[in-house]
Amino acid sequence: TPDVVTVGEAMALFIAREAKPLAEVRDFERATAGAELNVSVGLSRLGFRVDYVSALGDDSLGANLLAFMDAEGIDRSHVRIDAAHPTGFMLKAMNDDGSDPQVEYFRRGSAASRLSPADLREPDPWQQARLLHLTGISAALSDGCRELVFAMARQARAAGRLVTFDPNLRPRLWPSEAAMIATINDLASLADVVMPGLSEGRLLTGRKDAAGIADFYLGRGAQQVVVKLGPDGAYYADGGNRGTVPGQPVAKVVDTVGAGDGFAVGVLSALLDGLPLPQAAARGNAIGARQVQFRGDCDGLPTREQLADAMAPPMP
Ligand code: KDG
Repeated sequence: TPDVVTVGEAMALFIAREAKPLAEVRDFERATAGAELNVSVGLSRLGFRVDYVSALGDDSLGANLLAFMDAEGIDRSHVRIDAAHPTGFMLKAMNDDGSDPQVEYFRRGSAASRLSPADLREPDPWQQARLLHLTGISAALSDGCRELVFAMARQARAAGRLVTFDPNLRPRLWPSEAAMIATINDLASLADVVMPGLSEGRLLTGRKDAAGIADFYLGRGAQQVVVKLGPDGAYYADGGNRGTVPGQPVAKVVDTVGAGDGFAVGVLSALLDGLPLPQAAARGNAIGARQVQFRGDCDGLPTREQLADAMAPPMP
């Protein structure tokens, strides 16, 4: 049985090798993307068994992603090949100044967007996993995807599994901001651990500060909330305990994309290792800080050895 199950869209990613508007870039590097895929990669590198639920087209982009999953040791027995729909892909610009790069999606009507509750088979061995990780991206892709993630969340909860949730707001994937906020907060209310970024949390809850955002989700049934504060670290709260863990200094931000997924890898892996929430938040910070120093969305996700280095206090 796997330790962790997650569900989402894996995409081919083409990263610009020159700092120009995407329409002018000629030279792209091939990579992989998908928030839940990134989390799967990170947890697998740390030694956890990860079962990734998804769908890919019967095309070269899909074949490349399957080979990537195999190389990363991810169980892809629940990755369905859909010959009638293509694998999604995205383009990412290169920014010299550490600001969020322009990204462009080519994913409407993709194989993964056709996932639905029909992809749940009974009984599925992955329902025995310790943890189910979800993000708001999967819920945005289609009605079927939304129904699938809600069904998985309800089943995992009923089975007493830990459900972790990263809102991962992608406004352009939603029909309206109101629909995005309502659906994401409904999904968050099925989660034990909720991990919004500060600006996401403000938009979702209407509260101004991290403590207010944490109270909002604790009031809706979450056991633990961690609010990502970027370079300022993270705010954590559970029933009794709350506080801030400082951020890790980063000499040069290369690419911000994937930092939140790195943070999730840190928090989830620490909780699976049995560590308390402040240490989980600190590990989230360390992996997020490592990830922004790499160009690919998952290139900075560490092995156990690299994690130990990333957590070590800086040399005096
Ligand atoms: O979290 C990183 C993701 O943004 C990236 O890998 C692509 O899943 C992705 C998305 O939908 O933006």
